[in-house]
Amino acid sequence: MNAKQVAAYKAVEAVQAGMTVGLGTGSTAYFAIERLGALVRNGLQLQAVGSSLKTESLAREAGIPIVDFAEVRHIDLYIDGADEVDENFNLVKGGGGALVREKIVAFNSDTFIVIVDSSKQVQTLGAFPLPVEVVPFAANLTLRHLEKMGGKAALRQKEGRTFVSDNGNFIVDVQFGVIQDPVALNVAINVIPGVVESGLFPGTMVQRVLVGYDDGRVDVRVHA
Ligand code: A5P
Repeated sequence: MNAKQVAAYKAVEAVQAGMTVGLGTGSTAYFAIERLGALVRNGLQLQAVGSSLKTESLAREAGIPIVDFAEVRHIDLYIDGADEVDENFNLVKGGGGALVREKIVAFNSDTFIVIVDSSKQVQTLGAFPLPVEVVPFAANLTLRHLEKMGGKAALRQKEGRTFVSDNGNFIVDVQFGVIQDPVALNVAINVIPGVVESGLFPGTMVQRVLVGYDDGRVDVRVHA
């Protein structure tokens, strides 16, 4: 098993029968979906909500019952990866472009377990460009405001076209270099009209970070 896989499998140990589970997006969350699918096929009863259309379809293929996002009233546990995790449990997410749904799921879950390999651990966030979801018609104006905040911003492209999120929006990736105060920056970005949501997840949303290593070890960091 690789580092992502051991962290994901360890997180799935927290799933209990009857739970509503939030399923993350990305190459690390993939292993959690795979593991959970095997448990469901073995008789574990639960329901899940996906943080992206891709995850919903992966989960369905794995046999996991997916409930409509609009019908969900409560999420017990959310398991997802991250692009960066700092010492205070703050995260950068959205490398896969699913940050809006991911943040909604994280905010509405009793417990959020972040699963990462050790390369995602940083002292200070900011080396990974911060994804910010923006309304398409105001994308250029919004991008300029993000640059005024000290970042170098670029509209995300995929296969030669502007990337479109599951919500029909664009993503601006902003290179800040070093983010000294992630909580304040998250607030400052989110008050710009045209911004839908930033990929900065304050550490207060996170209960545990599981850090996997290729030798099979998993460090469990619990947020006090
Ligand atoms: C998806 O939008 C992201 O937030 C992912 O959770 C993040 O990019 C981590 O992805 P990997 O597990 O593929 O590195």
